[in-house]
Amino acid sequence: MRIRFALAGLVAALVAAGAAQAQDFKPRIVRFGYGLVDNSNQGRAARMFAQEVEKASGGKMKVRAIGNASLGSDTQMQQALIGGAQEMMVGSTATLVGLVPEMAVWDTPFLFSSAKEADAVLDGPVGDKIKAKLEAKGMVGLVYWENGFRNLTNSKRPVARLEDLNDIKLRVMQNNVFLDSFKALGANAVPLPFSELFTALETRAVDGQENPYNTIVSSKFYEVQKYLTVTNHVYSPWIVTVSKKWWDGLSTAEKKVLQDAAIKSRDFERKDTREEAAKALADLKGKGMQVNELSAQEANRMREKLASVNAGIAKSVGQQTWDEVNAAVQQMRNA
Ligand code: TF8
Repeated sequence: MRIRFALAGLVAALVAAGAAQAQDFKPRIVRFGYGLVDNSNQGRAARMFAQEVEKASGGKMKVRAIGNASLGSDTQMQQALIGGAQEMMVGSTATLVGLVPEMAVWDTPFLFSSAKEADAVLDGPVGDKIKAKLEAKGMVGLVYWENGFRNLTNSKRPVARLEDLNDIKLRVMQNNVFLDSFKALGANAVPLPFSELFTALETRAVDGQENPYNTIVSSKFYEVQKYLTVTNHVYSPWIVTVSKKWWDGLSTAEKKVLQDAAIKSRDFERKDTREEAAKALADLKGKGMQVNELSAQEANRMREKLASVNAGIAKSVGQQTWDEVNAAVQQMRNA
């Protein structure tokens, strides 16, 4: 008798647990869009995220990693997230500046001098605070990934002195910090979405662009760009975002699966990106790119010119955000 009760109790408990689980995880398709090719640091981390989510949700949540800007450019995907037509994406923080002006602080030239500084500040309180501003705009920011330190390429000539940039038509990301920065350097800056960049370089609609080594490799820019100048002029983060409309309909367990997998994908992505970047320069030389470093004197001239955009950034992100970010960087440097 007792055994039978105990068994019945056990069965009831198991049924309840099963029901709770079924309630916690609904079958879901998660479209996760990104702009780079499948064989890129972005693509590899997107697939790693997809595997983690599928595993942790017992196969209920299926993430479709969709690259090549097949779902649209960064700004088009953002609109799809806001409207609830797409669930997730990863893209540049720089393309979010129109929605969250504070994001422009990450585009400050020479803000970070090492990846370690970037990680600490982005993953710290001020990075979280800026990320949280997305919610009022219809998106939930999960984690920052690394795009990386940006370097300059072009098809016209080696850029050894600032003046070499003068008549170079340079594609920049679509925000004022990038536009102002390269205008300050004397280039003819042309804002374009990344999805149009390869063709623009190939047809010589523009002469040059700037992106981390990884992207110059994965997007095959070496096929259409002869000269690479090592400038490391700014560190670009990527950010993983979710449609708030969709997020609000998820259970606590589903949200946790996405959050935990996002953190794992961040750690994986940064490591993978750094390993690839360490080999990329040799790779690019092997592909025939002519690489030059700036002399210390020219690098300083560039720094000075670029510092002229800082006041404008402080104004558009607000003095408080500007001060908080710079204090966080200083704290890292003093540590
Ligand atoms: C750029 C960015 C891009 C990213 C990517 C499409 O130059 O660095 O590589 O936005 O997510 O536009």
